[in-house]
Amino acid sequence: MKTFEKLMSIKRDRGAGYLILIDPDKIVRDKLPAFVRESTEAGADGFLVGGSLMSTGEFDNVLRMIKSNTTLPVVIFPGSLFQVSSIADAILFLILISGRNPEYLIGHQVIASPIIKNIGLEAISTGYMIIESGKTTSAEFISNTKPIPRDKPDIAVAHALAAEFIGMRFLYLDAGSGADVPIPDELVKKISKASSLPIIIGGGIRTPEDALKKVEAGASFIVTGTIIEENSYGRLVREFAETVHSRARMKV
Ligand code: 1GP
Repeated sequence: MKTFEKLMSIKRDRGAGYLILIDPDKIVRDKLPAFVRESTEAGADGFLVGGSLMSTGEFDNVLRMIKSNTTLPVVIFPGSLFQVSSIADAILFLILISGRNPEYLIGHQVIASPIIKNIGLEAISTGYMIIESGKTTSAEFISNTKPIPRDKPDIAVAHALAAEFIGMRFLYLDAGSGADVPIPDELVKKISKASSLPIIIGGGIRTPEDALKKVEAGASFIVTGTIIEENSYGRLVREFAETVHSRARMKV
């Protein structure tokens, strides 16, 4: 089964999915195998791997380490062209639709596509939207783009519709890693009402309650990075996973 279908079946069966972002620059290598095993056992639904920089040059090794400790989907969330590898199950083929920087709209994609094809990596077309979160995030700075204002849901909805009409398969709404505040619930609600694309939400989600609010507003997948990096993860991963999946239980 393709990774995209696997992710969609997780959403179908569990109401929503919980993904953990691993930034190879931020993890402690020695702890990674145990972290991946514990997160898998604690009910996470998959791993995203990527970051704004890749200073360690260890991208493939980190992916190998993750893959050998879990059977869950391992998907690249690329911060740059250096983050393409056949070791992952798939790559979120990001188009930074909230920005107007041609390099992130088509330039990098053209360079990466033949490589992705040649190594046989599954590419999942994803409309990537950076939403303003009160401070300049790495994604915003590195991509040299302006985020969508958090109090302008109509503008966000228009971008989401364009992504759907172009034929993208996911929307990723990102407040940016370590954001002070996550994406507003109201904005998620309006996008999920207007668009039928599955929505991934990340950036600044610190508690299972934050996550639940996004799921109730219409998110299909919740991503956390920073909070899990900073905490004794096993217990917190379980709390996040149970809370995100609780929506399916409520429906029964
Ligand atoms: C950032 O969505 C991710 O791109 C995760 O953000 O590190 O704030 O959880 P956090």
